[in-house]
Amino acid sequence: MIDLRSDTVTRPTERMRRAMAEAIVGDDVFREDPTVNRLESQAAAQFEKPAALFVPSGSMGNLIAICCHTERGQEVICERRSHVYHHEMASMAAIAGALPRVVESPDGILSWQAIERAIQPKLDFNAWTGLVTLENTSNLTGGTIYPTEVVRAICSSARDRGIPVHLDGARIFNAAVALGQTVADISRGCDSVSFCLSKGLGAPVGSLLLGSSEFIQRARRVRKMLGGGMRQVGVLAAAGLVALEESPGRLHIDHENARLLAEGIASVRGLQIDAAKVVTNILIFNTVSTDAYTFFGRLLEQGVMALPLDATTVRMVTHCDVARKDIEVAIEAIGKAAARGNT
Ligand code: TLP
Repeated sequence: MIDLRSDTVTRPTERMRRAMAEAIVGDDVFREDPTVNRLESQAAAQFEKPAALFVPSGSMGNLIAICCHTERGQEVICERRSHVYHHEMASMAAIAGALPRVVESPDGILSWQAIERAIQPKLDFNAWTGLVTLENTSNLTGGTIYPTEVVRAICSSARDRGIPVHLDGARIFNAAVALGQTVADISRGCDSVSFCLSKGLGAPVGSLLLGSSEFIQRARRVRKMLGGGMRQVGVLAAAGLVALEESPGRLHIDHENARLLAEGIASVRGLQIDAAKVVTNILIFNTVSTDAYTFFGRLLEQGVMALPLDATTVRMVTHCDVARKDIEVAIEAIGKAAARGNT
């Protein structure tokens, strides 16, 4: 199987498995796991933020951030296709008590102008704006990237209005590699950042939440409240440390593979994609007249897995467990599946 459903499907490398087996561990709820402590301080240093917290998932990292930044009954400004709005089980409403204020922006990239229009006036009969969330790269718009000056402008204008900014940086390393900038540079000014070890970086489990020391102290309590306090979790942090060290340097390969795949798809009759817009590891294409679920079934028969998003849209994601030769095989399979149409 060539599994292009997500970059979450990767298996840990040999080095990760060895590091996991040899990890020195302790009870992390007592803050006594030296491997977790090392991962948190390394991530904080890399992002140039005062503190970091290891959390089980990206979803939990985002939810903790929303809980810490907002009061119940406040609004959270987010893009229409953002993960916090679409794919987190409505947790910001169900658990944090926040109301998403959805804004649509080209390619999923919010601007300060669009955000400013969505900020609620502080009247006694409406919900006030408690937080702005950004997503870099933006998953459901095809791995698009925030220009760093846009992030800076949003953060400084939001600060002037007293509104914090949380960055869902599940794939921030992909953005950094594509921009040729550091993760610290592209997230500077954001009050909090979450990023995933378990996506492009290839670790089996885990994300980090970063911010000020006071923010992380509160985040630690909210993590426990959500049942996310973990014990001898250095076995997972050990894989995360290897991921941080070995993976960013190879992400450009995933980006090249995604572009190659997009160019292949662009040349298939009946499929539509703007290959020039594929700049990281995610590509979303239109199956035009073929039903995307039928197309997915045809592809599966040939050993290629993709993720249908709706009746005419399919997502593919490249990662460390697919090589260039797999992409070539996938392009051939895609051509055959498209040629069969709905039959
Ligand atoms: N995204 C997953 C699915 O949930 C869609 C994927 O396959 O892409 N932020 C962003 C931008 C994400 O893409 C994801 C996962 C998360 C947060 C949540 O991470 P996890 O799965 O660790 O909770």
